[in-house]
Amino acid sequence: MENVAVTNVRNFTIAGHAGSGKTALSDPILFKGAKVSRLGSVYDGNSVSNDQPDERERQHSLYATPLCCEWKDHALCFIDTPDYADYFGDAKAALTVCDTALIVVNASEGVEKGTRRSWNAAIDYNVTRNCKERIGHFVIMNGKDHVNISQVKPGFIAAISKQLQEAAAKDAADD
Ligand SMILES: Nc1nc2c(ncn2[C@@H]2O[C@H](COP(=O)(O)OP(=O)(O)OP(=O)(O)O)[C@@H](O)[C@H]2O)c(=O)[nH]1
Ligand SMILES: [Mg+2]
Repeated sequence: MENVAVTNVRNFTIAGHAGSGKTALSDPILFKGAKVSRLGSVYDGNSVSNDQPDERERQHSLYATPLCCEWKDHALCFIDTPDYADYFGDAKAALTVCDTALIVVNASEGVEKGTRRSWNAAIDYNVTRNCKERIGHFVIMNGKDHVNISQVKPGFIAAISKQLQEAAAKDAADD
C-alpha cells in the first residue's frame, strides 16, 4: 500500500438495501486483492467485514467497516455499510468521507427501500464533491444467479437508474 501513488488511491462506500449483497461483494474484493488468503462468507460466519460477534450471529452488517487492498497498482479503500435501520447512521457517515458510492441492487428485487435510502443519502451528502474525476455513483447488479439473466437484460441498469432518479425526485418533492 505504501508504494501506491496518491493519484491511484480509490475510495468508495458500498451501500444498498439489506441483504442485497454488500458484504458478499466486499469479501471477494479483498480476496481478489490478495488481502486475505481465504474467501470470507457471511453465511459461514467468517466474513472479514462482518467481524463483530453480533454481526456474525445475525448475519447482517451492523457497523460500517473500513477495508482496503491493492489492485493493479491501485489502492482500494472502501467501506462496507449496514442498511439495518437503527444502524444506517454508520452508512451516512461513510458516505460523507468517500468519493464514490457503489449502490448494490438485488437483480431479482430491483429498487427497494434501502436502495432509495442509500441513493438519496449519496446525493444528499454530495459524495462526488471531493472527486476530481466526478465519478459519481455506480449501481452494481447482484444476485444474478437468482433470476433468469435474460429477464434482467437488456436495459436493467437503465431501468434501475430511471427508477432511482424518479424516486429521488419524488422524495425531494415530499420533503
Ligand atoms: N446466491 C447468491 N447469494 C448471494 C449473492 N449475494 C449475496 N448473497 C447471499 O445473500 C445473503 C446476504 O448477503 P450480504 O452480503 O450479507 O448482504 P448485505 O447487503 O451485506 O446485507 P446487510 O449487511 O444486512 O445490509 C448472504 O447469505 C449472501 O451469501 C448472490 O449474488 N447470489
Ligand atoms: Mg452487510
